[in-house]
Amino acid sequence: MTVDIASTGTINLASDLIDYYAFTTTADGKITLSLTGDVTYLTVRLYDADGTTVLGTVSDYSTVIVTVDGLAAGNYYAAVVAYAAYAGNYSITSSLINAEYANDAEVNDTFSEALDIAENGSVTGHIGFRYNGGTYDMNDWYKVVTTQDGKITATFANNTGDYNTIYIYDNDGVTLLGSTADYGTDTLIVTGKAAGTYYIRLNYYSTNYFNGYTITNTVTPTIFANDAEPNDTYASATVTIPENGSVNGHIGHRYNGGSYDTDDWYILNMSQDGQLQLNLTQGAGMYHGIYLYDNDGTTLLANNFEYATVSTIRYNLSAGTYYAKVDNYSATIIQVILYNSLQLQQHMHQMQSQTKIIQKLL
Ligand SMILES: [Ca+2]
Ligand SMILES: [Ca+2]
Ligand SMILES: [Ca+2]
Ligand SMILES: [Ca+2]
Repeated sequence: MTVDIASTGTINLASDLIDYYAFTTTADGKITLSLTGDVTYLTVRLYDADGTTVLGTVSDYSTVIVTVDGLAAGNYYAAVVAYAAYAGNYSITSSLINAEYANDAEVNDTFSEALDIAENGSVTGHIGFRYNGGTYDMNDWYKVVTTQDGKITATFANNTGDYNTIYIYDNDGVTLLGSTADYGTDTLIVTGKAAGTYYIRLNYYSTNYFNGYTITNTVTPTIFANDAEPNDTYASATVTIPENGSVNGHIGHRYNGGSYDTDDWYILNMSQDGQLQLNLTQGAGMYHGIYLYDNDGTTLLANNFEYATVSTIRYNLSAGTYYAKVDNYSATIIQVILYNSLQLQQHMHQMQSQTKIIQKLL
């Protein structure tokens, strides 16, 4: 029979005990079998594609309704079964109420089969529906490639109040970065992640939960422009912070694979003798250090660790090359200010000369 089109027949216990009807659904959803007729009492059953696995059965007087939800698109059988000596004519109709939201493209049950989801994009799909044969769509995997360091947010939502679990994995599809579960909707946030490849997984939780859903992902970029990596040693420093100038960068983000950006090195060139002050401005709640090194990249001249704004200063330095290092954790801007103390030294020299003149006069 065809969905939504009535089929008519007769049954009687003596010679026509059971009538089978095959039909096919083309979408996930709730299947209803509706029977009306003049048979006093009878049974209607819904079978899986094997024609033997009973998915639903109802016995009733003259009007019989069988409803089974959570069934994937597939092949099914309806059966009209006579009871005792009750015989007569009937009309039976199969119908389908579609699950909400457009379906996802299966198979996507492992990370290697993941469907693409755009950075800051969304998808719709179905989870937890029973396939012909009795397996369930337990997992839907999505792959997102982020282009900026920052905070990744993944939200699922359904309008049926179903319980789902959402996960974010690293690019190996195995290392779990976070998960959360709830009824209807929930939001998962993972922070401090470098631009890279990540996987989002939605799980059906159990066979009681089947639903359409939306998944949305958002990447909230870390403040300040990024620095050019690698710059993790003084020898690999390529960027010079100009005198009285500044540079921007990120520190402390987790890369795909689990390593972290723990050090950013910069070159400093002092054009004249004086004092050198380094100022570090960083994202809210972040705690990082700023270090000043001599031109060997190992002799520490000054350093400081602090929340918000960090400053460190070294007096009486000769003109030449130095290194600045930002140490660990999240979003930062580094700003260098070079103070010229030459005028102060000249002033002292004048005082010394005047003292000598006074001494001579005495
Ligand atoms: Ca699915
Ligand atoms: Ca799936
Ligand atoms: Ca960096
Ligand atoms: Ca670095």
